[in-house]
Amino acid sequence: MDGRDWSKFLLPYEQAVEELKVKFKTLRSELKSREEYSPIEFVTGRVKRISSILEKAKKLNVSMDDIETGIEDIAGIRIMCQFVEDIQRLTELIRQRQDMKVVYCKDYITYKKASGYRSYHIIVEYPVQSALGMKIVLAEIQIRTLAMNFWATIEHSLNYKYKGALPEDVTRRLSKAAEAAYLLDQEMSSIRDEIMESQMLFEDKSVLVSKV
Ligand code: 0O2
Repeated sequence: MDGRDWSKFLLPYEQAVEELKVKFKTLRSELKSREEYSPIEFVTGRVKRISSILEKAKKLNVSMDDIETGIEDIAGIRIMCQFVEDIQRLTELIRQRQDMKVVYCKDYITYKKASGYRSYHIIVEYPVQSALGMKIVLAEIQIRTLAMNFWATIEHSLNYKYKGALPEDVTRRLSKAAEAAYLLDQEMSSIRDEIMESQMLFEDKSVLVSKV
């Protein structure tokens, strides 16, 4: 422990995560009302665990004084989309916003990680209005399809179980599963218009039923 008051240090990150979750959930419902389709399926968020912050600082050789700038994912938002195409649309919407500033992006979709991990990460500067005034914090927005999320969630828990040292056959199967998730995304994209049309019909029908 470095004598830092972690609970105070994490306050603006907690606030950023809560606010960003609300903002993206609101964006989802607003788009659904206006355009009948939203590239956002669902949104989650978390503040990185202290042990995980310390581990990452050690791995990246970031000193305790530089944590705020050196660790970019203390505040993390995850946005799940139905289709790969939605990721680009959502990225454009984020770039247009006035309440956050895109610093840079990591495209693990075009350039998947060796593990098989695919996702699009956007690092943003987000101003938090605290009792002490305005503070800009970094946040990482991970955007991925449902298939990418399924794979990443499973891989994350296996890595946790095996403490990062996955047995060879598990690694091989995960790699095959990553390929299957990629193919699933491709197949879904190829019938995207049809799926979207049927979802809109379905939603219209449920609105009618709920109004009766
Ligand atoms: P937590 O707190 O458990 O969520 P590196 O980790 O150095 O290889 P880098 O550049 O640090 O890569 O990754 P980045 O862009 O900062 O993103 C880190 C987060 O991305 C991770 O958080 C995961 O949420 C996700 N991620 C990155 N690589 C993988 C991967 O191979 N598999 C899975 N399942 N997720 C990955 P943490 O570190 O897990 O923190």
